[in-house]
Amino acid sequence: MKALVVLACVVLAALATPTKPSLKEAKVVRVVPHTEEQLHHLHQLLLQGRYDFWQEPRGLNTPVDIMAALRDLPGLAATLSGRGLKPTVMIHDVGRLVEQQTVERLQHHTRAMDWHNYHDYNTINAWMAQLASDHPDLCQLEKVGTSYEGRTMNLLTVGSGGADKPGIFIDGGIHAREWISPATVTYMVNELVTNRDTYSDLLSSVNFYVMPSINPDGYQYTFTDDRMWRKTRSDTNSPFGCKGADPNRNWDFHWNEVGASSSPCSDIYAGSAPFSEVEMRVVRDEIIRLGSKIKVYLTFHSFSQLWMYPWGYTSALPDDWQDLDNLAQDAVSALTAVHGTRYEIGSSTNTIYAAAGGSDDWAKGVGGVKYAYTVELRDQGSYGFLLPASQIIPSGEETFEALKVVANFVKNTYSK
Ligand code: 0X9
Ligand code: ZN
Repeated sequence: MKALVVLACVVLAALATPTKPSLKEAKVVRVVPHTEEQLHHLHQLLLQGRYDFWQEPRGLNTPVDIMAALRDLPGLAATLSGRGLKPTVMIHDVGRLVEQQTVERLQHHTRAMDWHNYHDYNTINAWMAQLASDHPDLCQLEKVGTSYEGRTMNLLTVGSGGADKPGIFIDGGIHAREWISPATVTYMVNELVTNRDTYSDLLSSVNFYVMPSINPDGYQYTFTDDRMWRKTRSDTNSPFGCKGADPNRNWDFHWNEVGASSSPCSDIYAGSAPFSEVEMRVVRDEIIRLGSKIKVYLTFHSFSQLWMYPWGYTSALPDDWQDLDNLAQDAVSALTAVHGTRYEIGSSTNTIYAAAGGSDDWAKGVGGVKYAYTVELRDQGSYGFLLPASQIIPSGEETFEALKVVANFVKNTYSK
């Protein structure tokens, strides 16, 4: 009897906790759909929610990257080959790569911030505090909120020209596993502040409002539990114990209309309601508070090397899309000139896929920020979310050139 009770408890516990398939020997495979039928099949596969799509289907002749656990590989291979899709392996053993990178990270671990390594949430926060205390005339750090699990969310303002100057709002890390995003954002802030004399002209004409890691609980979870976590970590009341919402489906503009899911177990779960996620309310409130001072909104993701503008909820373009496209072209030209890294430019629906509830659409559609961009940083799938730390500095260097173009544009267009 006792054994039965124990067994029942084990079974119940197993049912309550969603089993996370092991990353050991998991692979990322790439297929390129060449027919509408193949594309449709990949969309169906995406909807099933069985596999983790590192790059979702975008259109014909554009690669789709799918991660599958070892146990799911035969099934995936069968369904793909049934439609004449020939997979090539991009990453042979995701688990081993994660382990290798963890060992490397711990070997080079210093408590201090640097850009030779990825750093956790506390280290980023401590670095921001230090920067603000080292440069009180240039930087201001404010606590603007608290995450679901209780982590402090800070806004760093960088600028010497006073609060009335036009501003650029920059955030990173909305998706937890996209580690190059907070790393690149902090690199750029560090560059601006530690070489403040070089950029004194820009810094006196433009304010930079920066939140490098706006999904703190999810980000920290990728360091402690699951490197591939994307969402927030809020409770969802899912009977399967699934947690978190996709913070980039949670914004209140055409919320949950397209490219999002109402299932809490999905990686693109829109949340129980618009702005159900406290972290997104915090960022929203800062954008509202700063109001018309913000001329540009930049949100950094990875990966695929894309510089995108609204809309994400429709294939229609905003009336002023040509203005957004022009600035994106200039920014990307400067980016590419540094290391030859190529980026694609376009509206997000037309460049990747329709997905409503994104922060970029809200910034433009509700927040009134004319120039709203989502930037998908390096790479194009060789490492994907597991981009080696040795690419942080090159990514930072090239993205900083793009940011300078944007900042100079703001200065020349809006600064008196
Ligand atoms: O799907 C997303 O949220 C972004 N891509 S990612 O692979 N980093 O997840 C793209 C968002 C583009 N913007 C909107 N759809 N609004
Ligand atoms: Zn993302």
